[in-house]
Amino acid sequence: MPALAAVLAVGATTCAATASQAADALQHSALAPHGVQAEHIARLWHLTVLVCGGVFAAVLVGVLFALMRRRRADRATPPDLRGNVEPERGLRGAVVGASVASVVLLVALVVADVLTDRALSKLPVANALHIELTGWQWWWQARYAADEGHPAFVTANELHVPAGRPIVVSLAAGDVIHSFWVPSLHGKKDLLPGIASTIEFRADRVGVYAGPCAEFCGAEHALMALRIVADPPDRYAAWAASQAAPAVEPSTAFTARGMQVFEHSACANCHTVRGTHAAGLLAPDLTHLMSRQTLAAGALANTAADLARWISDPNAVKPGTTMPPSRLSTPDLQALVAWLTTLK
Ligand code: HEC
Ligand SMILES: [Cu+2]
Repeated sequence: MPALAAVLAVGATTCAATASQAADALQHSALAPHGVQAEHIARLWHLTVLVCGGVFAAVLVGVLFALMRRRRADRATPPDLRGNVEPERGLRGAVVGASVASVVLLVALVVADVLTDRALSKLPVANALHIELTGWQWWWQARYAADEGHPAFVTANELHVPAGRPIVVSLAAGDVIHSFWVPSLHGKKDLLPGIASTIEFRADRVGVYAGPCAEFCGAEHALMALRIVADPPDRYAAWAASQAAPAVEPSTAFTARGMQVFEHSACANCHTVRGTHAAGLLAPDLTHLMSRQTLAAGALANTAADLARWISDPNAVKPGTTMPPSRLSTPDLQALVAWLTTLK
């Protein structure tokens, strides 16, 4: 029962998080493709369902037909054993016909499969945007290559991409296996430590796409959500330019104190905030923390209250996370949170 309560509680927080962003409904369905590759995959799926459904229906009809033709005898009727000694008429034709049909349909599915695979690898990527994505326990680190006038930058858990432009994502697993899966845009690609892989996709429509980790990677696997926001090109360019910029400077004494708390406590060992002394490389880059819709890879909504909750006791939100609880005084915590919420 406590386990059930915990599951319900987690469900409730996730719902609250998604409800507060209802404006951008999360797309998460391989059957509602929003990219050219997801379309190829959906088409293959529909063909497969059609063929398998047709075969299933044909088998049912055959069984019904057999049942109707040879009604069950009662106890008094002697068993009909003719089939044991003389070949059944018409049987051979039916078996050969069904076998040929099966082979033809299976070959057709294999051909469709190979053609889909080819189509998937044919995305033109000449002017692609390049992103290095690393899976950690339990968050995603994204390193955007320098592009169209802005330098390279690092962010976490929420990728923005320009709609209509191909994206090449180099995948790396930091500490354990993960799987990249944004079903509205493409199929799955696993991340294995020590093995480099890439996935190429294109979001053809503006939207917010959910990418849950699809390979069990430990305790918080279910709270390792990736989000891909496909923006119109000009909105994307503005986002990229602001991500590449250093953090805003504190504008009040209170937020300046918050920044000092951050720089002089353990936070700075793990986190980077560009433009401050904090340059840790073990955790999400917080330079533009408030530009993200959620905290800790979808675990919480990104609000001041949830920030304070997370910083005070991350393990209560995501048991097993490597971020330690902080032992800050209440005024320090308040100043810290006030400063963090300025990091737009
Ligand atoms: C030992 C390294 C470590 C220390 C010290 C640490 N963190 Fe973290 N922090 C992490 C990791 C790892 C994550 C990612 C956790 C996850 O999402 O599973 C994280 C996540 C976060 C997030 C959410 C980021 C996002 O993109 O959603 C915030 C905010 C944050 N930390 C703030 C702080 C503050 C403030 C301090 C200091 C009081 C601090 N952290 C200290 C490792 C650390
Ligand atoms: Cu996982």
